[in-house]
Amino acid sequence: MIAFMPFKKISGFYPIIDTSLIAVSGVDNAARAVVEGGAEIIQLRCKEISAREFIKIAMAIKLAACKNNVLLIINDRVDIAILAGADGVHLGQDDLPIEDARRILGEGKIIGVSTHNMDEAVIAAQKGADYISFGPIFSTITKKDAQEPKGVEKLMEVKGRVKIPVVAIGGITLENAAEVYRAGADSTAVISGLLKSSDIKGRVRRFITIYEKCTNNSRL
Ligand code: 3NM
Repeated sequence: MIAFMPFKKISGFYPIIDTSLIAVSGVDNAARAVVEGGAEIIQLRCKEISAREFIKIAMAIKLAACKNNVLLIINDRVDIAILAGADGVHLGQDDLPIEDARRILGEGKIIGVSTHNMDEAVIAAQKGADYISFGPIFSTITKKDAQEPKGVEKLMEVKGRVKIPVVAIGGITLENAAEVYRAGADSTAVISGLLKSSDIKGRVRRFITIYEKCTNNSRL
């Protein structure tokens, strides 16, 4: 029997395209810019649009991402991830339990889970998440119900306990991303620090350069 080939490890810059910050009509261009900037992963996060619109843009992004071997992760919706042929899902604490999402998606898909404290992080790892996000590291206005900022110290503690990749999220900018990597983050997920720029492609490149400088891992 052929052993299951694990997917790429989640690391480096993790852009999130969020339709609360960008019009649905602009998502396609934004995704293309993110891919051209050199990202290896994109998450699509759509909290306030219909399932029909969500699936439509997920499929369009999949096309843009696929050609360049960029992983597509769908926020919350396992059904849309499957229909769009995405590489995985990112689940919140109130979304489908990890075990149920895994039963639907199978072993070949990526499951990421949002965590905000050590217990959530350890449980997500035990239940088979492929990576966790941890945050908010800094204050953020993008997520309306975000918790108090955790800071990089809590991130370091989580990194010391869980073996799966930890994606830091919340208020990450070009100015503080290096500090977050130095604290041990495998990856930094960014929404406003990316989408509020008029040059998304250039912004992606700059975030990637910061990762590379912090890890001595030059790719561009
Ligand atoms: N999740 P920005 S913070 C989507 O703490 C999300 O789990 C968070 O957006 C968490 O980069 C957050 O604009 C918002 O701060 C991140």
